[in-house]
Amino acid sequence: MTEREPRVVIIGAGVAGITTAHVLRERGFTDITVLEKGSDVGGVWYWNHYPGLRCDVPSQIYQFGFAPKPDWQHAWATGAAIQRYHRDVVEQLGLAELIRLDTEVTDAQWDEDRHWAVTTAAGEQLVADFLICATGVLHHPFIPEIPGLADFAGPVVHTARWDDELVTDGRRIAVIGTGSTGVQVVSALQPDAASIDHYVRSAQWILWAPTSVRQFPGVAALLARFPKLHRRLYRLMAFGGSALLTDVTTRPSWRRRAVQAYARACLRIQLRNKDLRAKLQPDYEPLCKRQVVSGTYYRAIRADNADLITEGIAEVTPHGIRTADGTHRDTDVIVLATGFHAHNYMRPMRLQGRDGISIDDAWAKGPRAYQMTAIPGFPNLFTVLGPNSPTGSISLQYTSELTARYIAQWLTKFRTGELTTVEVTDQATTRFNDDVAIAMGPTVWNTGCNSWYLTDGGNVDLWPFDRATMKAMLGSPDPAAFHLS
Ligand code: N01
Repeated sequence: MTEREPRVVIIGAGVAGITTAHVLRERGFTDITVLEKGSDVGGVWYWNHYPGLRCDVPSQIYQFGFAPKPDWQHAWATGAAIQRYHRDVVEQLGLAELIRLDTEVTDAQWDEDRHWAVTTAAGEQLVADFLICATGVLHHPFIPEIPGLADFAGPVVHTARWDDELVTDGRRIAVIGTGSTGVQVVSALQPDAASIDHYVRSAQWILWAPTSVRQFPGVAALLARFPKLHRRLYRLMAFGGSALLTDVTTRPSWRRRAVQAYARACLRIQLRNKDLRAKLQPDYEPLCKRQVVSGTYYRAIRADNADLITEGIAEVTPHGIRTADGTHRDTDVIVLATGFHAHNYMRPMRLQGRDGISIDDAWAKGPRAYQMTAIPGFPNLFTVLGPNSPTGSISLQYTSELTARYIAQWLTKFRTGELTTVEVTDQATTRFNDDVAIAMGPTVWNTGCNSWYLTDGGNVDLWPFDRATMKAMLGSPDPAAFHLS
């Protein structure tokens, strides 16, 4: 049988896109194009460069399994270091030639010839046999609708679109939002601000960790000298970390209670002032929202130039912010640390599958996929880090790699002529989502808090299973779950 080479278009050159390009090339696929709308690779690490950005996962875990880096400067790397790492990996693995930067996909349509017709913002058309959406989760900034915000006289900046020219030293700064980002940006801006007002609508549990500590001296040299040891250590730490997080988040146990007790102790020990502590005391269980980790926030918010404001925001005026109790606070700069539209995935790209169905219609009741990667009605399309990805428990680099290997198996079947199209069935997708819903029951994410993990329909958009289950599910495709032609 003659082989035919699948034409593959990958959208996005962040963690998921880089991993997929690498895995597919390693499997011998040669017609791969990665389209990236940013001017550099790195995805979320390219778009985010706000002051204080740091990964809250230790660097020796937050890396690609196929590209371990011995010489991280810090135990928890800065955003800039992680962005550089992504660029270096792309260069070192020779992936740069596959990637087209500054190329935004606006439309993709499954056509009568059983191809994907992909259109870019510049009007260029590409044809692909397979379309892989590696478009990320935390990508589209959420801008709240606050009366008067558009008329504010000074700069308003969202953390995910930070303006590097923005002067904050000596200014009166207002930061809105207290997720991982708000906590990091307040900690970073407070020391040099004239004043900083932190507007907190729902307090967060904040786990203390020495996030600015350097990697121990000698570790880099040791890991570089013994790459096998480094790989083993990586697997041990990444898999151990995933096992621990999965365990404490997915079912109640004394281990979950121990972590929660630590979160409560962090608040009690670091905030002696009872009024401030009461304001920062969340009214839900620790770990319910995406856990915030910081070694500096409580110190920053206790500073003389810092104010914690839990009163709701009534309006923004040209020169400040008025809260519901009528108090007006003058401010020079407003920082929106208000998070993302976390369930957009590839949207607002216009995606049209079989019989003209749009992704917006297919997902009218919320994002829905089979095993994070296949969507009924969308043949020859896969997502990497799609709906139900384990953003709250398992390494995303590892998950991307497993998913890419899974997709590679379908591409191999295309190459050998076993199939031309592959589309997951609606029944298999419903079964998978039913299993997810049942498994979500005892998770900590389901204990009554509002977080970006929840879709508009109230479903928890996470992975409630362990790593072994994920590995088994993505080990080899189940043909019974797909329409093949
Ligand atoms: O966003 P969030 P984030 N008025 O959605 C508030 C990852 N990350 O950018 O909770 C007032 O968590 C909102 O309040 P409430 C990490 O996975 C990782 O901080 O809705 N407040 C909330 O406090 C993280 O979980 C790193 O009541 C308003 C905040 O804005 C994810 O990114 C670093 C409001 C949004 O918090 C997202 O974190 C940074 C309004 N109108 C981020 N609207 C690492 O270190 C919204 N809020 C790896």
